[in-house]
Amino acid sequence: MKINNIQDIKRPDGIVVFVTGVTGQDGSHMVDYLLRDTNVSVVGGARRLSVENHINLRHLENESRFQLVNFDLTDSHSIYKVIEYVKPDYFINFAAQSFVASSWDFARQTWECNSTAVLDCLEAIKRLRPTCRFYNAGSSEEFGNVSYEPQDENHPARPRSPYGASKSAARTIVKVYRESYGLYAVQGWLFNHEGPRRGEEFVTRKIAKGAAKIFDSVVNQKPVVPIELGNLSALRDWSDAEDMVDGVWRMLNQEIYNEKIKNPYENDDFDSENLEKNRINWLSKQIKDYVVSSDEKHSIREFVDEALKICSIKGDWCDKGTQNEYLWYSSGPNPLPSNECKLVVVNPKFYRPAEVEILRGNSSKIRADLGWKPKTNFSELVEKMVESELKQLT
Ligand code: NAP
Ligand code: G4F
Repeated sequence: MKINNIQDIKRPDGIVVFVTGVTGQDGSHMVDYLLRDTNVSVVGGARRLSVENHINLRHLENESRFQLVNFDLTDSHSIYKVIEYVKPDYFINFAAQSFVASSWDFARQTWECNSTAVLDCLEAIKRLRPTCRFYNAGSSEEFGNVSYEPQDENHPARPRSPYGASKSAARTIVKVYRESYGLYAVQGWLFNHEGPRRGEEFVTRKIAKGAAKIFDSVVNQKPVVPIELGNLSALRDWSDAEDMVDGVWRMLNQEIYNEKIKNPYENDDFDSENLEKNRINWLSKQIKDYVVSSDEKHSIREFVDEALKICSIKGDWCDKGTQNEYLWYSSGPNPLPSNECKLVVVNPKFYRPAEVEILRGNSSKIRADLGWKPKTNFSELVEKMVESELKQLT
């Protein structure tokens, strides 16, 4: 897809939303959501790479309300130029080093992209476009070594990875800019969300792909390649990424703010002698960060069982909880020779230096305040992902 230089972008009339990370899962779904459900124009930011990675954007090739610009979040000039030329009304920041496992190997790069660059966005918005609403992609990984379950907005930050720490630092600076300058700046705590556009290293996509390949092997009598996984006992709260972007847009359009912004000075708390300070105080209290989650938890084993069920395959977990654990083929479309019955094996190289064992959200606040609710449940999500992989086999 054609990628423009920022200075060549013509700012569209009307409301303009700038979305970063549009080649990824959430950014691309956010663009689809905005084009489908609102009248805004969208400018997407993507890095120019030697080999194009626009697979999640190809369907937008001829979309007149969408333009793509060359953008790197870790280059502060790039951020300033976008704000100067695009003059966005909303800045939705999904770009990140988003893979927790890599954050130990690339801790500094993770910090620069996920924390320092967020500060650069806030500072640029404050200076050049203070009315622009800003969303930063926060994460349930910030809760980390959780102290209670389910986790709500009051749960303390106890990150377990450089990734979790970077998102937690970003949350603090977003709040500081909101409270200091009255910026409309929010950062949800989104729990894991998935779909066919998920990167292939993340566990759900890896399992969905692996299950489809096993199905193909069983049906067409090819050698079975077991799926190699790490910690099978980890519990996650999985949602559909398409549901989550709706939550993000709601967070950026909190009614209470929309109603009162028209004339905030009418508010009773206002002291007319100190208007600007009071306006900032008042605004920062109106806007809230929310947990967005399915409120259910499932283990990696359950995800595997559900994925294989879609392929009419059943297995038995053996040596459970050990490094030698495996899933043994018990029934399916064809019998298998005994040397090919291992469908899943543990490979300790996928263990992490520090693990987040359990995440389960309590999203009652966003449901009550902003009317958000998910459309897709766990089984439907797994089915959607496996069906997509099965289609790609043919
Ligand atoms: P993703 O698929 O990995 O997408 C990340 C995007 O960031 C990609 O488009 C990537 O571009 C871009 N990016 C990385 N570094 C960049 C840079 N320096 N400049 C510009 N773009 C850059 O991640 P996702 O699942 O959509 O997640 C979106 C956001 O939500 C991330 O911030 C993630 O940390 C956060 N989050 C995700 C979840 C989840 O379960 N999915 C949950 C909570 C929070 P390339 O294609 O060029 O690499
Ligand atoms: O799919 P994962 O890599 O996702 P993780 O670490 O939960 O992070 C995702 O969700 C966060 C929200 O909580 C986001 F902020 C973040 O950007 C990302 O989208 O791993 C999920 C679980 C982990 O406990 C991991 O140890 O699955 C376990 N796991 C077991 N075997 C594996 C594997 N993870 C991966 N990636 N690969 C495995 O082979």
